[in-house]
Amino acid sequence: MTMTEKEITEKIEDFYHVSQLWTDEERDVQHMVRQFVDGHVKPYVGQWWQQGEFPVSLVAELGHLGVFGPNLPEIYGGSGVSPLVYGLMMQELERGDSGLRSFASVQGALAMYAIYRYGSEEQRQRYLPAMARGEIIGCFGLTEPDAGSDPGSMLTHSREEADAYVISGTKRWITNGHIADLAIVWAKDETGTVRGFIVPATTQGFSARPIKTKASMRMSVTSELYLDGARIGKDMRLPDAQGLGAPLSCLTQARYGIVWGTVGAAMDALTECARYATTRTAFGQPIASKQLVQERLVDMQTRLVNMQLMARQLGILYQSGQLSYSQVSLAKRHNARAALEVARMARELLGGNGISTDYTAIRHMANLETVDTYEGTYEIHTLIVGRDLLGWSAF
Ligand code: TGC
Ligand code: FAD
Repeated sequence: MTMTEKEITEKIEDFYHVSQLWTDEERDVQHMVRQFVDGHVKPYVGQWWQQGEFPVSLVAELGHLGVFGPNLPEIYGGSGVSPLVYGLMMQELERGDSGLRSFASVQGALAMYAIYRYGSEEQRQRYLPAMARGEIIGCFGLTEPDAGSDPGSMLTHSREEADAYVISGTKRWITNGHIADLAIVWAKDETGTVRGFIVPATTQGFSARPIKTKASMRMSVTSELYLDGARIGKDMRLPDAQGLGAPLSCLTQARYGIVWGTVGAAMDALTECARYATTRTAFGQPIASKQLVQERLVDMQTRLVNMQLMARQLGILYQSGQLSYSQVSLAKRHNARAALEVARMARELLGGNGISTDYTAIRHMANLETVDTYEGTYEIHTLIVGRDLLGWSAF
């Protein structure tokens, strides 16, 4: 029985027929984003990644495609799509590259969501529609050089003056940082309460510098933000953000997108190496005919199906208003790690070719090391779920 490459790809991508459950809208959106990624990203992504370059020229087109804050209401530039449609968009972006999905996550689920959920009506109208179109780029500054897993220990602080807030501190590992027009900066006020601020990149005392030493997420912009008495108007504080729960609730939105995005990365790595296995010969036959190779592919397929089912059920919980943040943690922990394992196995099956960015596996693998760490490490999500299951905090 010989199968075409197309048949193999379709079988692997939807082994449990998850797509049969999709509505027409979900199917259409998935197709639209996939076509964009196949045409505008995949042919160039290896080169961008090698060169450490983010294709800023794609941002307006991505805005047009509707991937920035698509689940926000139309009056703010979103299209009010369901969590499942939003998830499928993230899946297709990350099929291209984790850095592409990351751009959309930070723009939509972190920066835009923070303004939508905690901003004033005036702030929402001023920023959100332009951010949805990609005309204003945002970043989200929570992590600091000495406060990552434990953001409650942040040192960045704000001081209220008669006509301004004055912010000082350093934020590290900030996606989109030095290309952003505005930063959502989290800082403690005089009482030690975490507050959120919109800091335009043109603010005096604000600067951003690239982190250039990355061996992962090379297509994504990552930066350090410096706030040295950065002075912003009183209208730039997010009025409803009070306490650490505010930034953490934004993380829940982005983590949900990662659960879906990682499905796309795993799908891309797995389908490519399965096709490769049918054409690459060793000892006189395609390696696909070898038992150990088949076992490896079945292990990868099992992970992919688990990831898809988890993402789907999480979307249903979200849609029905039952979603808890520890459910999101369980799925982020599982899917980021499973995708990383799939990409590593794909890399191995490609042999020497597996270390080249002519193939996708090594790029996905290196990216997924970051995905496994950011938005809460594997260990932190273990402890979030453990606390919810047992009632004991083990941080
Ligand atoms: P804790 O006492 O647990 O929580 C403080 C308050 O916040 C509430 N809460 C959440 N609410 C919504 N969503 C969540 N995920 C929440 N987690 C906690 C919680 O109920 C509580 O509310 P209240 O009303 O009782 O005050 O706070 P803690 O200091 O013990 O910390 C808990 C911990 C460790 C889980 C948290 O700090 C954490 O999640 N750490 C990981 C940090 C992290 O994920 N950073 C990500 C930075 S952004 C990023 O990486 C972007 S990457 C780019 C991309 O997304 O593509
Ligand atoms: P640490 O907190 O120092 O952790 C080090 C190790 O200790 C980890 O393995 C961790 O799991 C473990 N550990 C910590 N506490 C415990 C514990 N209690 N028990 C057991 N183990 C523990 N942040 C933003 O705010 N905005 C962004 O846009 C952003 N983008 C990023 C982009 C990239 C490419 C990267 C790499 C990171 C980004 N981050 C961003 C930061 C990211 O969220 C943090 O790196 C992450 O939360 C981990 O924090 P840390 O690096 O300080 O590690």
